[in-house]
Amino acid sequence: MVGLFRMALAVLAIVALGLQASVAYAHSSEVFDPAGDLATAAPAYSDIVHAKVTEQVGRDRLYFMIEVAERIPDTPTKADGTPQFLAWNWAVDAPVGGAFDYTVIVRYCSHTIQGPCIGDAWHWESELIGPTGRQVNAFPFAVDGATVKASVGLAQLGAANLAQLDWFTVSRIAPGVSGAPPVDFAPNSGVVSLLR
Ligand SMILES: [Ca+2]
Ligand SMILES: [Ca+2]
Repeated sequence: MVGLFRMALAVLAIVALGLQASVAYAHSSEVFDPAGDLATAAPAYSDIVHAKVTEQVGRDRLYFMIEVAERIPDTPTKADGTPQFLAWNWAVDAPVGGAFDYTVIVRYCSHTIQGPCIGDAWHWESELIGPTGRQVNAFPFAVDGATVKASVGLAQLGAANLAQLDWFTVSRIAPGVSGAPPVDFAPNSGVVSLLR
């Protein structure tokens, strides 16, 4: 009898732990992606290995993170010495309509090769594209070692009252307007869901 009671307690403890874990992860979502799965020859620092979106409870913001296979240079440069365009995108969707409504972008760019990029000198900037338009440097970001980070307000994503957001990430070594496809996707297909 005592043995059964102990077993029941143990089962209860496991169930309780499981509940705690599900609560702790309710506001975080992530995907791990293989290294070495670039679609074309591209720098290892464009190779996504881990992406994560976390709700910063109490701050009404989402923290976006992409980790790549190699440290990202401060001034990315091609083998021929010219600047290397780079962009990481989080495509974000509220699963109520058909399309992905928002794109959160961190990039190394120049207006000389990408129209929306502000300034001819090569530099890092962020951009938020939404249903009503696009805005450069609409949110803070950082490129830190092998990690790209961004912090975007829930209201900026029209998501303050949504129970779920779906997302996926891509990396680019040429602007989308060039017609070149992304060099990496994470996840490789489908989406990651952030349950709030
Ligand atoms: Ca990858
Ligand atoms: Ca991939």
